[in-house]
Amino acid sequence: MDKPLSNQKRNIEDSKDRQLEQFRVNNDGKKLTTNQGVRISNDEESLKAGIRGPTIMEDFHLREKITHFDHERIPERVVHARGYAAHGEFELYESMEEFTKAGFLQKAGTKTPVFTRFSNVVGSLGSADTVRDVRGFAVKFYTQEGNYDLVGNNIPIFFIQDAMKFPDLIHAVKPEPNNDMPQAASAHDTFWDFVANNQESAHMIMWHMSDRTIPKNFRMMEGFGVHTFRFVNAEGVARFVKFHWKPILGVHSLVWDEAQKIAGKDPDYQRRDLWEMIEKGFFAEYELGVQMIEQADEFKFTFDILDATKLWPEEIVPVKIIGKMTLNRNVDNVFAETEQVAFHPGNIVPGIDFTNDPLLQGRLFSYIDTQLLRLGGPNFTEIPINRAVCPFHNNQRNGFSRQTINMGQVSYHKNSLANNTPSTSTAKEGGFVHYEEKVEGRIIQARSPSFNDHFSQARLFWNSMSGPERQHIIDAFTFEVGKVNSLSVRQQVVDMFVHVDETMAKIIADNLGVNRPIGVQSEETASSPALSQKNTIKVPQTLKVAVLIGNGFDLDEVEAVIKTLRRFGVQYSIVAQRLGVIKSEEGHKVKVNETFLTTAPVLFDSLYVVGGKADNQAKFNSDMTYFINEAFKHFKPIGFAASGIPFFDASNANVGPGILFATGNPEFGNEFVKAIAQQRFWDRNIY
Ligand code: HDE
Repeated sequence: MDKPLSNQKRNIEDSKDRQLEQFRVNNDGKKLTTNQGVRISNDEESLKAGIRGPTIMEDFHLREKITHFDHERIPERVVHARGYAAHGEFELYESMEEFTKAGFLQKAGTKTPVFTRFSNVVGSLGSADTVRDVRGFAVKFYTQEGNYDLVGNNIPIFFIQDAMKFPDLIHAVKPEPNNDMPQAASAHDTFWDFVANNQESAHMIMWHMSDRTIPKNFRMMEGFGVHTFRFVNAEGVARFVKFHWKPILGVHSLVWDEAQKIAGKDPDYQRRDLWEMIEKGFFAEYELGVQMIEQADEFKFTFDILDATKLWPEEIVPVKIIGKMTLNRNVDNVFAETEQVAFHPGNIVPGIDFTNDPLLQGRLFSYIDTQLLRLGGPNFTEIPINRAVCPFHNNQRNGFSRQTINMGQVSYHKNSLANNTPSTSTAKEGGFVHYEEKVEGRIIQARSPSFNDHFSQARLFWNSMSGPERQHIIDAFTFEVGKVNSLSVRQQVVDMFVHVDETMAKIIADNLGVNRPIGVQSEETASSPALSQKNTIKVPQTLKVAVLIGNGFDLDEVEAVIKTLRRFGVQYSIVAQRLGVIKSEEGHKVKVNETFLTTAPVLFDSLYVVGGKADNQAKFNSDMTYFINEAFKHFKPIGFAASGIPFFDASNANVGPGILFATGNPEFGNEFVKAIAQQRFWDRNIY
């Protein structure tokens, strides 16, 4: 076993980390060898007959090196290809014994190692992070009873109701096959043609057009199991359950113009955020919540609880918070861990079970099937990141790249030669016993009529949105369907969404140059305040401020503000014309972190405008104005030091919400932090 690269990162309490340690290899200070262990004397030149002559076949090092390189790629995931992951732990707040016998949910304080991968659904592996897309939120719990995977999304519902339609949905949203465009975008004809001709997507599309699909980062978005699962307790009593992850820092989003620009300025924006914040010790934290419905109440709702296009409004079925996940350790190797991790909604443990949700049932087939291809055969469960931390024994054998050396003659059940081992376990001994659900019916290829209402919850979502959120939905429709070439598809879309809201559909129709729709909107009057981001948690921790600064600043003033930012965990970066140092009026030097060229206003949550002098004052002034104008346009808080006032005057920013001045304001630091926590000031006139 090699010495770990960073002792600090290792956690010997964590059974998964301990297990992974056996597989870590550290090349530091080692001799270069072939994979067979032969020491290598030359890694620069291939073996040749004569110094300028032909290469010799017997150069085994060259052959091995190039062959391995040729085979470095594996197929990317057919969906959720672009993703990023981290290790962590889940700690239970209170025993859930009454509801489930799952071992990791029995005793308050129990800690379970987890590995969580966030992803974009549509884009390929190398696409940009901040595109408009649903985010995957997949958590692998390494429990003592086996791996439990909660493979969810950041949206509580889905586009379709039946697994049969998944390939169609994905074919429609992926780049169009004739020209392979557009990458990682739903704003094109085939997607919207699918939507208009598959109206079960209505509710999901409302979420897709909302700010939820442009999350600020992975640390500030919710996660949902989407499907209805079952909790089963030791007495065999079952309840329906839905899972929620609630971020401690609240749910926050980018604005669309910002998201598009970040895709160019820093395509790794969201993965960088997760990586950097974990490295700095600002761990990503989410509480786990469950909504439970008694089996007897299955039919008491206006929606079918097996329909994945429906949510259970929190105001009707409260979310019980049961524990917290903390992501506190970055991976050592993205390919070995993040790329090779194999999630599967079918990985469950005793105490958790499935329901007849037809979307879930199809997923139970799909994940292993895709992993067999992606990871090259049935032994992917032996890859370190996928291994259970509890013992595992069975009679499965062989296959590509088998690692385990199974001892003995016997590989079948039942047997007498090995005393009939490995042996099965009773439920009491922890054996998984499938929930005995009574089923009756005719074999039929059809959809339950209780799945037919596609618009009530789509309207519930609309009813729950604040003014700015509604405007963003209209803008998103206008952008997305505005990219559709087919006039007929554009018309079909507005004709569909009139059933959600008449006014909304008419505005969109006008924007798209099609006829105003004439349908009738859903009669749903309810709203669910929990769905609006307006009501989310707002704290300053980990938000990022650019300190825009030149030479000749007032050291006391700037230092006092920075101290206040630090006190609240606000991140800041000194942005100036050049790298190196800038000097205060008194000649005090401050290190510059980034320049106007290497960073961009869209990469920050707020600006602290100090201003000052620069060699090329005209360029400095123009860069400053650009930063201020962008931040103002994106509704961000901007604080101006006394020396920053001339830059305010030169910009498009107006006095108003979220624009703060230090001059004559002893409370500036605290007020600035409050404004940073607020993040956006929507009632700002940006035009
Ligand atoms: Fe997936 N999905 N999915 N999905 N899904 C995959 O499995 C599939 C669905 C989700 O970080 C694939 O290993 C079908 C809903 C996440 O590695 C594949 C259906 C939800 C991830 C697959 C669905 C998800 C995947 C591709 C409809 C939210 C990434 C690679 C029946 C609850 C996991 C892979 C990771 C990945 C199939 C619908 C979430 C092809 C057939 C609903 C987060 O097996």
